[in-house]
Amino acid sequence: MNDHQSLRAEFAKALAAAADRDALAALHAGWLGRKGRLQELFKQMKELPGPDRPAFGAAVNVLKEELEAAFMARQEAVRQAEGVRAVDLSLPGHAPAQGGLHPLQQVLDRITGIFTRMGFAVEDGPEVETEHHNFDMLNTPFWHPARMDSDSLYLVQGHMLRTETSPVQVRVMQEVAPPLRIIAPGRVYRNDKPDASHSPMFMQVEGLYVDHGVTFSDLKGTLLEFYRRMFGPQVKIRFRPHYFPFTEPSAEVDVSCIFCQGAGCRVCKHSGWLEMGGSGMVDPKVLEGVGLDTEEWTGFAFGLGVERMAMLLYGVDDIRLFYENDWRFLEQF
Ligand code: 2NL
Repeated sequence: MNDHQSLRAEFAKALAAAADRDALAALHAGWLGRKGRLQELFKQMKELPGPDRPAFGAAVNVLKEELEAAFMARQEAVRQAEGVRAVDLSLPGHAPAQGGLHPLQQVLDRITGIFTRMGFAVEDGPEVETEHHNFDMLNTPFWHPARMDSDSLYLVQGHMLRTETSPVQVRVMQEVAPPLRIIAPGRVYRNDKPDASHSPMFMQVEGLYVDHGVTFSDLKGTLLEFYRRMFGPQVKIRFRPHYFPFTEPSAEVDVSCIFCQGAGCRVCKHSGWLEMGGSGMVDPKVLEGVGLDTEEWTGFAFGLGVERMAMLLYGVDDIRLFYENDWRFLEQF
């Protein structure tokens, strides 16, 4: 029994020193396992005279249960303490899903950022417009093909979904005296069947500059600077004569292909040029319509498609992808 007292003390000391699961496992094997100290005690029983064995066995059993209880308590304490440190800091965490800006919004932000730094103010206006603002004020007579039902989306009482953001600029010109330097970004609508390059709703940025002595040269310089900032300082631009009801002269604007630098490739169909938008000098009839003296004021205007630019910048070959809101598409931006 004295032996048991010193065994207890020795076990308690070893137990207190066992600070992790490995040390506990070694301690358990050494004391409570099949080849442990307590099994040795049970073996000693056989060397005792028969009548002494039951009392000895009972005492060893009491000791064993006591040590096992102490062991379990210690093991629980060590587990609790280790639990805190058992976090594997090298594992990747659970990243919360993060939202982002729609690719069209990212491109639009870049476009408006460039123009605002060049001194243009951003204006907006209604998407439901009057035919008067959308067409009449822009020198587009009632017989013009753009006004046909097959091209525009008409509502009731002379209203329609705007086909350009030009009416925004008309409204600004009606209210604010020049000099004016504005852009009008926003959604516009056409009666088009969706396909890879058409969407009944798309985004446009129009620009307008009205001041004393504004010339076509100002238009060229402004657009060249814009496209350089958009695509890089190496880009060239060219103007091809065109017709718009609201500008005279009018021109379509091409940018040297941003993929082959003009050498010719699949994207530019080996022409070396990419069509980017339309532009021109504001037709005097439009200026007169908003009450401006055409002897005093001249202006240039331009329009560009946001989707077209986004498709080129991101290598997207179907405009409908921007409007389907498929998460697998959107998460790539
Ligand atoms: C295109 C063509 C253009 C304009 C838009 C405009 C606005 C006013 C007066 C005169 Cl208020 N013109 N806007 C001028 C030329 C072209 O857009 O191809 N857009 C994607």
